Amino acid sequence: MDTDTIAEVASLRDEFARFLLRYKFGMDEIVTKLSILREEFSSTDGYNPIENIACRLKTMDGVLEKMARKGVEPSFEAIRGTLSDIAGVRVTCSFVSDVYRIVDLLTSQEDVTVIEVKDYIASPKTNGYRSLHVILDVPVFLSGGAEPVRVEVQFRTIAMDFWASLEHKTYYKFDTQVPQHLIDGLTGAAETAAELDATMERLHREVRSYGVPTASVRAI
Ligand code: 0O2
Repeated sequence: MDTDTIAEVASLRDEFARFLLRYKFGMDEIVTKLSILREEFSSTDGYNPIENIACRLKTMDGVLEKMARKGVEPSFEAIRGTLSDIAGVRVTCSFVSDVYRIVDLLTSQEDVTVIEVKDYIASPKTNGYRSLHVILDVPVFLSGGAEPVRVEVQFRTIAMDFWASLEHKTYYKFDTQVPQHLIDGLTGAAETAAELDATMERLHREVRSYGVPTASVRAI
């Protein structure tokens, strides 16, 4: 490789890194918004509907691999228009009602623009996958002004997360050749997880209906 080509590759790599940095900023904005809601709930309500907030940024290789899988030439313009999950945030909630509550609180913020909602809780995938995905734009304020950045936020309960994590590991291990009995087992486990969510929610409502605990109970 001659020096001009090396310089060109290095410059493209730097441009790619700057391109991805905007997605990191967008992701940070969403994480901050969710963290504020979480802290506010904890301090005012004494109950925290958000169990966990995690995020990940696709790597350059991950972006290029997904563009190749989709059969699209990877120009920055095309990547921006094709991929909605370069910045990904995952929110784990205690109960299904909390998922919808937090989705409403986040998406009703005036600087958040909802692009698409995929409600796999109301309509689970055939394999049993349940989660609510929101693709949104959030502005990031750079030296040259505000820029909208696309972020995918996945909302799910602990039970849904447990299932999705095992299902993901299973497919990773068997690389699409998953034995039928494991597929059936996972489908059954998804139903069990949904039942657990419903039971836990019912119990939670009942417990809350008893009102605020006395100081001695609260201290336990
Ligand atoms: P990663 O590493 O989690 O990002 P897309 O592929 O995004 O262009 P699609 O398939 O319509 O289009 O997107 P969808 O349905 O919103 O799913 C995207 C993400 O949701 C996946 O990202 C997973 O994180 C999660 N997901 C969707 N379906 C399943 C499922 O059946 N099982 C599990 N465990 N997770 C699922 P990636 O890109 O696959 O991976």
